[in-house]
Amino acid sequence: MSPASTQSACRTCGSPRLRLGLDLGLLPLANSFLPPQRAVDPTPEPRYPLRVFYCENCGLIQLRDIVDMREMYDDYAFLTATATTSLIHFDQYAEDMTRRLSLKSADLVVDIGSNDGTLLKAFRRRGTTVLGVEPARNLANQAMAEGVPTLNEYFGPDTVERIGTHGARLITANNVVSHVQDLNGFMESVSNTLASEGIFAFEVPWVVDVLRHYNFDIIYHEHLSYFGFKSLSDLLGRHDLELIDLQHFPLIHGGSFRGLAAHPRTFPRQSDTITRVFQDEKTGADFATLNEFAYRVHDIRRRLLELLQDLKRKGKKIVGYGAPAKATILLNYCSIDRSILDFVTDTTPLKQGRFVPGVRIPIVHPDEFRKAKADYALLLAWNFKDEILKKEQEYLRSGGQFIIPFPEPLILGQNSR
Ligand code: DWN
Repeated sequence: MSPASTQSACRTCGSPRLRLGLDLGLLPLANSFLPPQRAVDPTPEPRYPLRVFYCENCGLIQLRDIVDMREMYDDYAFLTATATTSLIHFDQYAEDMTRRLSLKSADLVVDIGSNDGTLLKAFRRRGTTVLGVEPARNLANQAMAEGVPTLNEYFGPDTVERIGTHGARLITANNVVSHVQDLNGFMESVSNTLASEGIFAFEVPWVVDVLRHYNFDIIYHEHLSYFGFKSLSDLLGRHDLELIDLQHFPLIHGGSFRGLAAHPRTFPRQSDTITRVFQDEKTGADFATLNEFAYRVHDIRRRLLELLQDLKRKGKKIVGYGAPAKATILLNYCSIDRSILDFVTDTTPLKQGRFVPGVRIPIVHPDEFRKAKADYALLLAWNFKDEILKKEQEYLRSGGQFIIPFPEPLILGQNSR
């Protein structure tokens, strides 16, 4: 474990004018779920500062405390294919981009941060040539075992060499750009890999949605930047790329945009959409909004803990539903431990049997949820609320209730839907 380093200047524009907006304190790495033998070891797991800054020059909201990426990504616990919502989303993504670019079998689609290959399998079903770039060995091996060619490395100049300059008709990077420390180096490599008539498609949680819905649990050490598209557009422009379109997905990770970029003057630019989004960011992601967000974060923490402690005083049984990375932040920041949650369930096999770092709450198979018949379930995977409520109709009908943490703590049962 190497201590976090501290970034002195803005990650996109290089300005030193970074203003502290929110300090969440020392927190464990969100995806570092503990194996059983580690969970009984009293030695505390590593914790790192989690502080959010605002660049007064370009407006990028970002972390300055940088954890070594190898510590976070060489072995990775998150699998894309653990939610039906995601499978549907990425199949539609492949359909949209195949049609938009009239992709042919010889066209190469490169997915940066390809995880378990979910998106590339959808492109492969449509006949295109695919290649994943995935630094986590466990994920790259799983994707390759399922027939998805994958380079087990961090995307960069060496990858460009391997793929070939301007060799990719489509490059995708979904929930990746927020994780990148060297944004200028990353974008230069994307530009060099992208064919002259190619498109770079990337999804990121939109900073306006994060602040508007008070989703502070999305703030963790992997997410170095919380993007608005004005700062992203400026970044692309420094690397022979221009933003040509934006598509909003309000239900993906609390609200995400898919940005489409291309080499200048190769595709028509949807200026009205882009201008409208830039305008929303002027008021929806300025320092005053970040300040209001910080105030509401403290309020949500207080109200959520009070609600849970009140239910426990009444003898209620409460469990957690879903063990997303963001659960590590919510549970540790709000001091929600095993005195409140008996366990957390999760559909991801490699998370089951492990423990949420910091609070050390056990993660169990969803079958335990059915058996426990808890009075309440804290919905930690809140971004999949619709899918989960639909799946848990029986639990609701039998009187079970969900506690939804955002935008403010709310109890949701059969009669309160
Ligand atoms: O940016 C990132 C996003 C895209 O994915 C990464 N940094 C890490 C990861 O974040 P996350 O772990 O918060 O992602 P999810 O997709 O919100 O995680 C949902 C978790 O909930 C998964 O572990 C699966 C689980 N789940 C479940 O147990 N029952 C999900 C559903 C739908 C369910 O019914």
